[in-house]
Amino acid sequence: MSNSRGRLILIEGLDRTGKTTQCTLINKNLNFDYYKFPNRETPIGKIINEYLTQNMKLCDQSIHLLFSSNRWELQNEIKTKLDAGIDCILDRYVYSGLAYSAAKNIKGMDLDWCLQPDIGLLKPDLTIFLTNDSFNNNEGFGEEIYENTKFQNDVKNIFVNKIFTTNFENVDYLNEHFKNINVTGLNIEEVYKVIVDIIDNFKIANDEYLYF
Ligand code: NYM
Ligand code: MG
Repeated sequence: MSNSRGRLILIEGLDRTGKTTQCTLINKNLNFDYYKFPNRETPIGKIINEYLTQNMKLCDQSIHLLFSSNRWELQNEIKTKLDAGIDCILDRYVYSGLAYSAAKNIKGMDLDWCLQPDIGLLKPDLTIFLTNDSFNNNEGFGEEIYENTKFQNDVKNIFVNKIFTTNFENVDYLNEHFKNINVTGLNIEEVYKVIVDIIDNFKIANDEYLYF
């Protein structure tokens, strides 16, 4: 039996692991609609961009809520596409929101607090997590807030040891809806091949949506 709704697939990961490159290829070659978060074009996204480019200061709780709000802004559009049978690829989403905010280690902003504003958002049918063994500080790195090696290591630790574990995410989701790819030493084409293979073989069980 084939499904009538589109698949919602997320590429998550650290900065500079090639998420945007891969999503662009998937959008072009596999006919997925592409949603990148943060979307810096919306009214809220413009404020987020000011924060990331260090032109505006915001308190940690406020920027966290704006990132979530930015996902909510696009939710109806994504749901409409999926309902119409269109596959959608996400470039970062809720897990980035959790990992970058929790890595700040602010009292009261634990993972449970961070997740609250995202409760009720569509959950990806499949999350593909790109990791690397080390950060190469390639061109452009260091211009935005969060782009420093110490912080990236803290974010990685939260992703790997806190979020994508059965202490936080449920075991069925991790078994059936989650794939880890270590991209260390792989070029763009090699990573793309692995991803296409995963996507081609991934079918949703039924038309029910998953939600956070
Ligand atoms: N980021 C992204 C967050 O801190 N919270 C979020 O909810 C999302 C979606 O924004 N360093 C951070 C991670 C990145 C930064 O993302 C900008 P990108 O993919 O470099 O444009
Ligand atoms: Mg970036």
